[in-house]
Amino acid sequence: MLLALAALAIPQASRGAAFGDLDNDGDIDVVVENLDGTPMILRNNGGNQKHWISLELVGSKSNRLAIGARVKAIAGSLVQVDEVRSGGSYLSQNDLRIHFGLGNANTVDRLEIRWPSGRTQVLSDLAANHFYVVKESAGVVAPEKTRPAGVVVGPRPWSLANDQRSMTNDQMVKYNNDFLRPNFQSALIRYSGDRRIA
Ligand SMILES: [Ca+2]
Repeated sequence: MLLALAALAIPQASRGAAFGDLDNDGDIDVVVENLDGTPMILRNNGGNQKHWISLELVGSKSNRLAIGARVKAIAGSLVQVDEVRSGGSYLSQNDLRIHFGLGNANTVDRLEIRWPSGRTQVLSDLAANHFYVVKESAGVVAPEKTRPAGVVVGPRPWSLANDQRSMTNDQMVKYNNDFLRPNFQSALIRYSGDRRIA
């Protein structure tokens, strides 16, 4: 909380915000687009005390990005619904993966996907704290099954060993320098408690 309060207390005019799990550690980070300044990354370092699940949907009959797909996740008495959306805040695009916080539940008992094609798909007993790629009609698939051969993307969860899924600070800085800064002139700001350290 101190981190968020400190970052949000910086006086500046901002116009857009994009939300996504930049470092693939299971929590949502934020990129804020500032007026007359570089974008600012608010990396969520608050610690993952609760469970979560992340879903990348790949359409086959539906559009490939599954824009418009509606997902219902049931974990015990917890029922949540979300959609894959295009756009978001001003000049911003959120992570297309759907992220559900699960509280203390360590399993999603039932997952219902209503694809834009009209098809409904049901999955069950998905373990928490994992990234899943779900292909329309095929179910959970290996991520490389959804990529054209030879396509290389930036650091993604499936490129890291399961026990090394979370980026270290050094990896995050490298990611910022290699992938974000050349395109967006990002500024990675880190805090220790409420004190800015970089
Ligand atoms: Ca994160």
